[in-house]
Amino acid sequence: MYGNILPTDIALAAPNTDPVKLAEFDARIARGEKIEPGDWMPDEYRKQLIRMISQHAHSEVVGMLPEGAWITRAPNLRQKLVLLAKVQDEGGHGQYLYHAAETLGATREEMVEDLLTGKAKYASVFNYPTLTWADIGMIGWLVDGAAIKNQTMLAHCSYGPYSRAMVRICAEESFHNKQGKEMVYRYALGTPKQKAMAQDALNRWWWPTLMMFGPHDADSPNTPQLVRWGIKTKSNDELRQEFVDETAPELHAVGLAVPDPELCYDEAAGHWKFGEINWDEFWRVVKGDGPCNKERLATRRKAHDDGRWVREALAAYAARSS
Ligand code: BYC
Repeated sequence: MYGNILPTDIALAAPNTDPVKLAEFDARIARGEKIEPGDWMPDEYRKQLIRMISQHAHSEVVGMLPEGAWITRAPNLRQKLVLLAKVQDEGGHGQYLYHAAETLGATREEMVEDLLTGKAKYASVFNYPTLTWADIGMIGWLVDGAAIKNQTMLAHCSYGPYSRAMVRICAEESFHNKQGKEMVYRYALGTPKQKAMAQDALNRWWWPTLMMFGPHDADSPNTPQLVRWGIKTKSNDELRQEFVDETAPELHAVGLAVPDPELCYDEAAGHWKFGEINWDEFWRVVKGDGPCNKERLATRRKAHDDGRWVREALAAYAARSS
C-alpha cells in the first residue's frame, strides 16, 4: 500500500520551517483532516510519530513473549489454539505499525536495531513475568483492556496510516479482551484454588497495567505537542481514570479485590479514586531494570539472529528478480 513512497522522497519534501505551510498544516489539523504519507508536515510531527509508532510496534512484538511462554503449557488443545491465535495477532499488529512508521521515513532496520540495542522504549508492562496460567487471562482482561482504551483514542489520531492501523488492531484486541475476561470469570467463580490463582494474578498485574498509560500529565513532556497536533486526543491521566472507572466495578462483580487500599467510589465526582502508582518502580522498569527486561531483549536478539537466513534469502531472491 505504501510501496511507492520512498523514505528519501519524504525527507526531500518541501522545507518544513515555512510559516505559511505550518499555518496551513495547523488548519488541516483543526478541521480534523487526516495527514497522509507524502503530505507536508513539520519535522517535529514526523519525529513524534516515528517515536510513538515504533515504540508501539516494539511493544506488540515484545508483548508476544510473556504470553508466548505459556503456549507449550496450555491446559488443553482449545486453550492452546486460542493463545496461539492471540500471540500471532500481536505479531501482526507489530507488522502494521512498523509499516506505518516506514511511511514516515523510518527504516525497519533502524527501528529493530534500536530495540535490540536497548535504545528504544517499549511498554513497561511486558517486563513482568507470567508466573501462572491465570496470568494469561488477566493479561487479556487488564493489559489488552488498557491497550484498547489508549488505541481507541489513537484510532482518531491525525495521521492516516496510524489511525487506520488502530481501527483494525482494536477490533482484534477486543477479542483478546473478551477471551481474558472469560478465563478470569471462570477461575474467579470456580474452586477456591482457582479463585486464589485469579486473585494472585490480579495482585501482580493491576499496578503494571495502570503504569501502561504513562506518567501523570504534569510529568509527560510529549503530551502538549501530541495534543496540539491531534495525535493524542486524551491525556495519560484521563485514559487511566476511564480504565479504572470501567474495570474496578467489573472485577468486584466477580468477587476479586483490587489490590489498592485507597480505591473507593467518589459519588460526587462520579469516579473511582485510586492510590498513587509507584513511579520509582515505573521509571526503573522503563530504563531497563525491571524483572524481565534483560530476558526479553535477549529473547528478541536470539529470534533476530535465528531469522537472519530468512532475511538473507529474501534479499537474494529480490536481487535476482530485479
Ligand atoms: N512504558 O511524555 P510521555 C498491546 C515513556 S501493546 C514504557 O507521557 P507519550 C499488547 C515515553 O515513551 C500496546 N515507556 O510519553 C501487546 C516517554 O519517553 P520518550 C502498547 C513509557 O508518548 C501484546 C516518556 O516515558 N500501547 O496492546 O506522550 C499483548 C515520557 O512519557 C511508558 C502503546 O504503545 C510505558 N508504559 O505517552 C497484549 C500505545 N509510558 O519516548 C497487549 C502507544 C511512557 O520521550 N503509545 N513512557 O523517551 C502511547 O499511547 C504513548 O506513547 C504513551 C506515552 C501513553 C505510552
